[in-house]
Amino acid sequence: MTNIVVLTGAGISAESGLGTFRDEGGLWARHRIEDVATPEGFARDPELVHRFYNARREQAAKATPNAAHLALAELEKRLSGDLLIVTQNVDSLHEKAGSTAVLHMHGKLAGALCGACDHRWDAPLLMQPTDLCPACHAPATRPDVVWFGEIPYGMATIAEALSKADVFVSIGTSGEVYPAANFVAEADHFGAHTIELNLEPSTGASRFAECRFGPATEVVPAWVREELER
Ligand code: BV8
Repeated sequence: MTNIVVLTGAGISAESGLGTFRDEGGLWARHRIEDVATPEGFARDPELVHRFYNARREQAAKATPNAAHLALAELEKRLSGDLLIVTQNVDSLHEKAGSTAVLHMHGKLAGALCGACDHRWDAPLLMQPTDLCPACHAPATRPDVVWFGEIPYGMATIAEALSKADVFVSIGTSGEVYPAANFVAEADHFGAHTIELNLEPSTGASRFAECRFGPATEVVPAWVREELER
């Protein structure tokens, strides 16, 4: 019986064609974080922020899961123990691959939120500032994503899972964003074996007991095969 927590970042979706944030030419290279991923940026220019997320929503809708997403879905099916995927990603590629225990700590492109009454609904493909909330009819709709300075979703659930984890695996994340970047320390504190699977060493690589480098579509299926054969 092995309980596993997996943290994923933009790197797991890179080979599905979705841009990462901090790689060469990444999303942040084309937009200032302050302008498109903060409440202040949204208040300043909601049209720009909706355009940023509309483009990503359209791209994500067309994307297909890759071998790394599929390997994690297979692991969930066959693992004798609990597997929780905590993803920083707002795409739905884990779900499209068949994973069901997925916690989107930074929200989802597929979700819409009313800034006035907190109502949540399935986001249309394209959103704009004049959209009215289906519940309170205020023109205060936004993507249901967690911006900088906002509290990530599911923190209590994540803390509980980390306290029970035997293995913590971080996949495709630069380890630049908190509180996700601290999960490895929490898992380690509770005695979990910690593994980084990434294209190259992340900022927090030295905090992991084990690191394996390469494209997610190679290193993730290899690790899952080993885990299932243990
Ligand atoms: C919070 C929105 C309080 C949705 C995102 C000073 C010091 C420390 C912390 C802070 C500080 N000042 C402010 C903070 C807090 C701040 C923060 O961490 N800032 C950083 C920049 C310093 N954090 C927050 O504000 C968070 N909220 O702290 O609230 C709180 C906390 C807990 C409890 C109560 C209160 C909110 C953070 C959420 C921000 N929203 N996105 C969206 O638009 O997507 S963050 C954004 O970055 C995305 O969510 C993304 O997931 C996340 C992390 O990026 P990565 O996924 O790691 O992507 P990146 O491009 O960076 O890296 C890709 C990696 O993949 C690379 O390593 C690359 O090598 C690898 N890779 C590439 N290709 C492949 C690959 N790996 C494998 N295979 C490949 N093919």
